[in-house]
Amino acid sequence: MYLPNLKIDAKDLPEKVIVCGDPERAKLIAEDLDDSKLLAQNREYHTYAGFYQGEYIAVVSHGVGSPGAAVCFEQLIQGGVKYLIRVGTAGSYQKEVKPGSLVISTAAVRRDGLSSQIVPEGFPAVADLTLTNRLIELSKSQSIDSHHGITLTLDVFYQGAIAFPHEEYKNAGVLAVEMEIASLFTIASIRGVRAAAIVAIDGYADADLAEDYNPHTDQMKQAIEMEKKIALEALTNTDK
Ligand code: R1X
Repeated sequence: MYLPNLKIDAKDLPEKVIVCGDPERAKLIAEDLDDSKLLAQNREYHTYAGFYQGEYIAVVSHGVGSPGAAVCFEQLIQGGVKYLIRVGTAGSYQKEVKPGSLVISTAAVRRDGLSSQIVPEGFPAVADLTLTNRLIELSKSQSIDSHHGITLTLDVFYQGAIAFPHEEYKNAGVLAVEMEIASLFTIASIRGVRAAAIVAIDGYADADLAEDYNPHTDQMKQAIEMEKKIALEALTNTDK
């Protein structure tokens, strides 16, 4: 089966895939694979495949935002992928969730548009328990500040005429906000595959985006290195 947006053949895909927004991050993660190959590059979708501790896995970038990411998730699943871990970035909603720390999403609030068009209102966006527990255990064993709990998925990056819903979700104890996890968890649930997500915190979500947003610091590089290693370990050697 040919996957038209990813521009790859399903026969080249493993069952286990790391997904991330940024094509450069996909390249960085693929550097940790043995015999890593770039399978295809089309639009924001860059696909690498190689071996991690002897297991064949792939790393695929999905771009920013749920609709484009959903095209990637759906085609991967059509191509036979059974396990997906998103290795992403997010803004913090809680003081103790500091920039440079990691958040493992146990569930996502569905404030995206994509998932509302594929499942009914009230349908939960939840992570796979087994993969998520592996991410939590592995992150605890590392010397990095990590948290797990509910994240929020929005479609909006720059506020428009309507105020961001930051306050209500902060008060509800949501840990962080990003733009793709709810669609990943919803699609994985309805297609019967396993998905989990780990994100590196690049700042406080209610900081002034125009002035304060900088996801390219040394602190972020370190956090991304850690989440990449945790995700690769969690994805491989799983019981089927
Ligand atoms: O999920 C969010 C989006 O993909 C996090 O970072 C990106 C925006 O910079």
